[in-house]
Amino acid sequence: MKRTIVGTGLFMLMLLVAVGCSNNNHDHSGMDMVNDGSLSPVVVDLSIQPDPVKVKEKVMIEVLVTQNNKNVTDADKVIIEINPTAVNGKHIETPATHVGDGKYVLETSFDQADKYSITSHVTVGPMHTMPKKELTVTD
Ligand SMILES: [Cu+2]
Repeated sequence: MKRTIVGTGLFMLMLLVAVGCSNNNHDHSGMDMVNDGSLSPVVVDLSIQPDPVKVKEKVMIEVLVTQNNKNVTDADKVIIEINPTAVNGKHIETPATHVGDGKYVLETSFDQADKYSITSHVTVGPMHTMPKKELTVTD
């Protein structure tokens, strides 16, 4: 009985997380109450190398996606959102490419020194998680 309540609370929390996403076109059609393991939390490890990075230098944005301690090799969506601090900076949303073992990568570079907020929007079935990190780009 207690377990059911906890499960429902967790589901509601995930629902809130999904609704709180800035991206409005998420597909919620897969949200049913059948728990076949697909409702286990999706764990996303976002890493950026190097940080800080210089203008025009290559930077690797890596997203490792796991669920039930298993690598997720078929995530529905892994989108990298890059938000500059500067008002004239470029806001970008680009899909990351799966390179194997649940690792999704976006290689990019920056034209303008700034502090950027990097968000990885990861969708696996009905689950959505979106960790965020800051990246400093220097001249
Ligand atoms: Cu999101």
